[in-house]
Amino acid sequence: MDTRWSNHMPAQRTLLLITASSPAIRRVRRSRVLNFQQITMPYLAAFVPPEWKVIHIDEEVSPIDITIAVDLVGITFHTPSAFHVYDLAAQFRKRGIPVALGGPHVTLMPEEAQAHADVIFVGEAELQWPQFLRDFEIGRHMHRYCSTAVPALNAVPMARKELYHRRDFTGGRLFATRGCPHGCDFCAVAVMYQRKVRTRPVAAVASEYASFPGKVVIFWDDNLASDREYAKALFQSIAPYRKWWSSQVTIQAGKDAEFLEWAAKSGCKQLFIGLESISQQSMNGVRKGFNRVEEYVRVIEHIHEHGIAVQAGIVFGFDQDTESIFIETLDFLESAGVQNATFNILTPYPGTPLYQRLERGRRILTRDWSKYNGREDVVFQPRHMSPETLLEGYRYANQRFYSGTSLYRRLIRSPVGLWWTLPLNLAYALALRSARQDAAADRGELLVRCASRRSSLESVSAINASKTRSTRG
Ligand code: B12
Repeated sequence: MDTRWSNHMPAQRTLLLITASSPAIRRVRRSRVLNFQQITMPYLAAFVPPEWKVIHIDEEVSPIDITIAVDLVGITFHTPSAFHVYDLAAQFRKRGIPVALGGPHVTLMPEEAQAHADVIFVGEAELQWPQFLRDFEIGRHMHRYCSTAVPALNAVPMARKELYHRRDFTGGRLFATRGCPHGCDFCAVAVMYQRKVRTRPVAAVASEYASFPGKVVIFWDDNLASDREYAKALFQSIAPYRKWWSSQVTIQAGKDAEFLEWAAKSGCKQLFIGLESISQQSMNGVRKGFNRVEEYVRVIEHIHEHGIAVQAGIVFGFDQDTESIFIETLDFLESAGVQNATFNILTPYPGTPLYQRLERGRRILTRDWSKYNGREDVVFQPRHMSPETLLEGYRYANQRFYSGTSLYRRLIRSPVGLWWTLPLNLAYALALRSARQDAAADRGELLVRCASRRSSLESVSAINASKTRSTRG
């Protein structure tokens, strides 16, 4: 229990909520070009009693004024921003302002986070956050609130819209479900939410969906197809609003014709699917064997037949990946006519089974969390290539996929018009270009041309191609 703050409480309390994003991760993600709004803080604000004044600072939008007069600070953050957040927390705490921390990194690394905060939230906070605020008001709060049981989402409020500050591509964002039943080795969600899928009532989700003035809505769900019967009911109930939406699902959704029909009728324009790898062995190796590589083309076609674009999530660096993986993946994505792709370097987030496995094998190269960005740094020793080759292959994939030739090849066959696919592709291409310019300026080097990358990778690929083909299941 902590009673330090009770004597200084003014009549109206002010709570500062921070969506943290370190300068380094903002640079890596090019978020000034490509930006998506996070729900967490506007959502947590909806649980705060009305007598509190709530300020939300989103670091993607404005810097933090450390001298601001507030009674309590709450910060949410991902692993790459951890050190930055600990520094911010130290500055507030030096001024005597208590700091509460929560989010994925805190849930996965509670002992570390505890050393930098007055109070931490481990796991989901629908029950513990209001409890803490009540405890805080009477000056008797604990240092750690853990969600022992995953909360039901039957009666959760809508996020407070006036606290969204970003201008992103969307006109609205919300979540309908939480959790994913799968236990993929590299995914933090499986650890955070204990593989327990929960759903919000369809009517509540439909009413939040309808309340956004904008036309394009993102469902920030881990896997909107976790409960496909629920999803179909949801799609039927949002169809009348005639908005366009996008979300994340697993490949199973692409096999379910009824799911796709209702998704399309309700305005689905794009599905993000974690294809992860075109190597079946890599998928089996990280417990995502339900991704059957031989089904990818058919599933993508099936989704396209419903007029829905596919954004593929691709990861490089699995233990079964050899140097030929980059070119083979790009050949596949182009021939399958995938509209968009997000490439990631495999990153073992602390607390995941992948991290534990690599740690046991002494393959973790750094614990500098700021490098756990999945885009610019390789933080572990890959099995069949050097960290440099992995990085180079990742860059090659981005450059080739977002080149003019590839854009033309992929988008010309798109089931969704250019009005949807082109802006997103151009934003990714622009983000990449600015990344290359920054990197070149940082290194004081000339830009390495995509063509030379391709030729060096191609020569290695030729050597490895037959080997990879024979090892694929
Ligand atoms: C939407 C989303 C994004 C969006 C928006 C995030 C942002 N910062 O702007 C975008 C696309 C930009 C994004 C980017 C990234 N993301 Co992301 N993202 C998600 C996703 C799909 C949903 C998050 C969400 O909105 N959840 C809904 C809210 C309500 O839940 P929540 O945030 O977990 O909050 C609950 C609790 O955690 C708790 N809580 C959280 N914070 C706090 C703070 C306080 C004070 C309190 C009391 C409670 C509390 O209370 C909430 C209610 O229970 C998650 C998957 C997931 N389910 O978490 C991945 C996820 C969080 N992302 C992840 C990753 C890796 C990233 C990137 C690093 C990817 C990359 N390579 O660039 C970047 C980092 C961006 C950054 N600026 O730091 C990982 C996190 C791993 C980690 N250890 O940090 C996740 C878990 C995905 C995964 N499968 O592993 N992401």
